[in-house]
Amino acid sequence: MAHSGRARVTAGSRLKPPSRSSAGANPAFLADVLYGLGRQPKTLPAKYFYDLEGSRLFEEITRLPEYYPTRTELGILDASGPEIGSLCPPGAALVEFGSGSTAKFRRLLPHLPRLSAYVPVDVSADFLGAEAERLRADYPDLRVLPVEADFSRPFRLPAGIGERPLVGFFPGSTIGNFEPEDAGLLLARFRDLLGPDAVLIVGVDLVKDVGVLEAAYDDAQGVTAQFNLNMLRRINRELGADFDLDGFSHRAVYNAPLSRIEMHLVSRRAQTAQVRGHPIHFAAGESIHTESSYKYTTDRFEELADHAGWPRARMFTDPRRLFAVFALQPR
Ligand code: SAH
Ligand code: AVI
Repeated sequence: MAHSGRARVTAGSRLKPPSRSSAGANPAFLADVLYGLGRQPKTLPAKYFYDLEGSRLFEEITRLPEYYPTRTELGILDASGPEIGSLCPPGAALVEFGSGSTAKFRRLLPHLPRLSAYVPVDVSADFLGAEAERLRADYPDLRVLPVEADFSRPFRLPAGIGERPLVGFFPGSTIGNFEPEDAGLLLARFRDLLGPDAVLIVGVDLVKDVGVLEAAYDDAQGVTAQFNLNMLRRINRELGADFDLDGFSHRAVYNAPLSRIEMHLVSRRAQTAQVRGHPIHFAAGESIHTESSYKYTTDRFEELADHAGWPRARMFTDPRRLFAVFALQPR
C-alpha cells in the first residue's frame, strides 16, 4: 500500500521536534519530551499517555459514570450498526486507528458482511498484542493482523490487505486529540491510505454543556487525574527522570472559544526536575498542557471532512446528541 506523503502530525502537539540522532535508547520519546518541556507554555504529546498502564487507566475511564463518550458511542453503534454495516463492502478489511481494547470493533463486527481481516493499529504495543490475542481467542475464524505504529506518520498495512476493499474505523473521538488543522491532514492521509473506494467510520464528540464536559475529564474517583499523572510516571521510568508526582495536580478546563477540553499538570510549587541530565524548571502554578480534546458541531466536522477529501458524510447520533458517528466516503 502506498504511503501518504503528507506532513507529520502528532496528537497533542503541532510542533516539530529537533533532531533525534543523539538521544539514546528511546530517542523519539526523549526528543519529544525535551522539546515540549523546553517550550513556553510547556507541552507533552498526548500519544505518550499510552504505555500499558496508561491504556489500562483509559479503559477504567471508559467505565466511569462521568465519561459519557464510550457508552454513548457504543449505543450509536448498536442502534445504527445495520445501516453503518450496509455501507461497508462485503469482503472488506477493516483498519482501526487507535484500537485500544477493540471494544468498539467487537460491537460493529456482527454488522460487517464477510469481513476478510481486522487490522488494529496502535502505539501501545503491549496492550495491542494482548488485545489481539484476546480477539483471536474469541473469534478463531477472524484474521487479526495488528500493526504497532503511530498512525499520524506513514506506516505500511500488512501485505495483501491493500488488494481488498478497505474500511477505516476511527472511534472514540481520538480525532479530537488533534489540532483541527492536523485532524484535517490526518483524514486526508487516511484517504490516501485507504484508497478511493473506502469508507471511513469516525467517532466525534459533540459540543455540549460545559459542566458535563468538565466532569467527564475530572471524575470524582480521580482516575483521569491518575491517567494524566501517569505521563510523568512513564517519563520517570523510561527516560530516567525524577518528577515528583505529588508536586503536580491534574486540571481539566473547557476552553470555550477553541471548543476544547484542555488537560494540564500544574506544578504545586517552584521546582526543578531532571530529564536525562536536562534540568526542567517550574514556577509555582506553571502548567504542562498534556492533552486537548476538541468538541465539534456536526456541521463543523462535516466541513473538516469535506476539505480533507471526504465529501460524502452520513451522520448517526444518540437521542441527546452527545456524540456522533460519521460514515465518510470519498465520492
Ligand atoms: N478506539 C478505542 C481507544 C481510544 S483511546 C476506543 O474508542 O475506546 C486512544 C487509542 O489510540 C489508545 O489506544 C492509544 O494508544 C491510541 N493512539 C493515540 N495516539 C496514537 C497514534 N498517534 N498512533 C497510534 N495509536 C495512537
Ligand atoms: C482517547 N481520547 C479521545 C480521550 C478523550 O476523551 O480525549 C482521552 C481521554 N483523556 C482524558 N480522558 C479521556
